[in-house]
Amino acid sequence: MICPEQANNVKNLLSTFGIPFTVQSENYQQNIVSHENENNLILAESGGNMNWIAYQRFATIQSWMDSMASKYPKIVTLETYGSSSEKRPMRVIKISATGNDGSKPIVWLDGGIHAREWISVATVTYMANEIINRAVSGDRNDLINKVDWYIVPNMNPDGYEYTFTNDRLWRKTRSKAVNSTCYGVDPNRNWDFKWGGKGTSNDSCEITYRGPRPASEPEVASSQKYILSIKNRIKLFLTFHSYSQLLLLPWSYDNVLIPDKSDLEKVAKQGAQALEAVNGTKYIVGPTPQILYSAAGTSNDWVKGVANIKFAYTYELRDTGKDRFLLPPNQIIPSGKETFVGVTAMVQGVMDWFKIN
Ligand code: 0X9
Ligand code: ZN
Repeated sequence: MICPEQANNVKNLLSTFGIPFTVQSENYQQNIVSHENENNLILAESGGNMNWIAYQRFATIQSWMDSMASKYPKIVTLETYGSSSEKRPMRVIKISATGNDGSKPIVWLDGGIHAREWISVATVTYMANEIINRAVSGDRNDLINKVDWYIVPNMNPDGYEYTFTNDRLWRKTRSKAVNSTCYGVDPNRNWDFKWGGKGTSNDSCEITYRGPRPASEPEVASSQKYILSIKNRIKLFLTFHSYSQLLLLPWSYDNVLIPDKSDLEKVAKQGAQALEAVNGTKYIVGPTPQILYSAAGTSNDWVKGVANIKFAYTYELRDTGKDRFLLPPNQIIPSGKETFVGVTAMVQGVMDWFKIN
């Protein structure tokens, strides 16, 4: 992206050096405005109620979680395990068809660690809603009901709200850096495993700022503590980002192979294949540095390396670059449907590996 004053200079430079280019958008702010207007119109029409035809505000998602818990108290429970820099709750919705007595494996899903990646929050809440419906129907032979689901739709609540109120393309948290005018730490560079390595910045004004120390962000510190408290039960960990349509395997900190790559790859390929069968949406499976770039201090690596959870993955959801973070809201339901099928196939793969049931 280039500011209007510099546009001609940059075009001239590219031409001078014979670098081919195409202009994808003459005015990106206009793209943002249209996307926001479209979403706001649907939100206004639906009067503050939860749905999956628009991207929802944090408060709406929270009240929807409350209403699910009060409607189905035996199946849906909520826990607040921390709070953000601006004191929003870090909240997990737990779904258990059979009363969460501690006997069943946990599947962890989280979304919204990067603020602008709205489709991740929407897809995760869509899946939570599907899982609730299936649990309510009470079929104990349903694979979905053989595990307990721990779902955090908003891993970065302050950043998420900031993308609605101030800056649609904000990525980081909203903590204030000391001795700097800049705000925010990249919460996917702040986890306490290989912190400070490749793909991270020590400059608080950068979008990949790692923070002043590992787990400096209350969102990350409380999540680490919470995950450690249930780590023995978590058999599958999935964190949702966008965009690129990738299913990433650890490690992400560097091009180093995990010893059990073939186990993780097998399950991921089952997931990607099942996902693609729904709408033809293609996902590429592979280790992060090989298909994307190296990034240290990610939640995925910490979960594998510190919490010792074998099957830990990062989804990069739709799309592949057309609308990027401004994915039209009419893609929420198709994304939710296909991703849930992919996740289900991965649950099956993990259960088979552990020989559960
Ligand atoms: O850079 C990131 O944090 C992720 N990409 S994004 O465009 N959503 O920001 C990729 C992280 C990849 N690796 C792991 N989480 N392991
Ligand atoms: Zn992301």
